[in-house]
Amino acid sequence: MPYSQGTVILSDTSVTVNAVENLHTEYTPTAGTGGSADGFGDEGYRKLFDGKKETKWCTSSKAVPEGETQSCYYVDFQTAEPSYVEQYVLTTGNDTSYYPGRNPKSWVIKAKLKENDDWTTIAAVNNDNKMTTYNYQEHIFQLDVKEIYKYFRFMVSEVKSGKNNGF
Ligand SMILES: [Ca+2]
Repeated sequence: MPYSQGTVILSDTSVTVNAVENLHTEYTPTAGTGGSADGFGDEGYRKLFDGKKETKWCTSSKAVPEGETQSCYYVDFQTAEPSYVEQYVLTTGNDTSYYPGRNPKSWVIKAKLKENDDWTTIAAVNNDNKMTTYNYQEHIFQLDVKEIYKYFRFMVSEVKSGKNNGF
């Protein structure tokens, strides 16, 4: 089976987070905070993966993902095929300049190949100073990942200020 070269892209900030452009594969969000019930309005985590910068993930709800111990803003998603992940992109939201505190500050991305595998941390950012507070800005984070993965978990432990996320 051919493995696709994957680029994971998460777009829109206010953890308002948004996973945009689908360069190599398809993403399916499977769980997260800010679902239909606790996202602001229609701004649940699925908006991270709809390929549109105009829509965003915006939630103030933290939760403890399955198997974790810390409460966070998070989204679980999977790619259509196991992929090499080269980078990920966090794109700020439509109103990030108005709510700059909603940018993520510290986050982790975990990955695994098979559903029952243990998670491997593939990205960890503490006290980020890369993300800008302009609207609709893509921020590319390069990864050095040698393995293929299919399942991903994006966990934001902290936003810049306040309690609301806006990607
Ligand atoms: Ca979107």
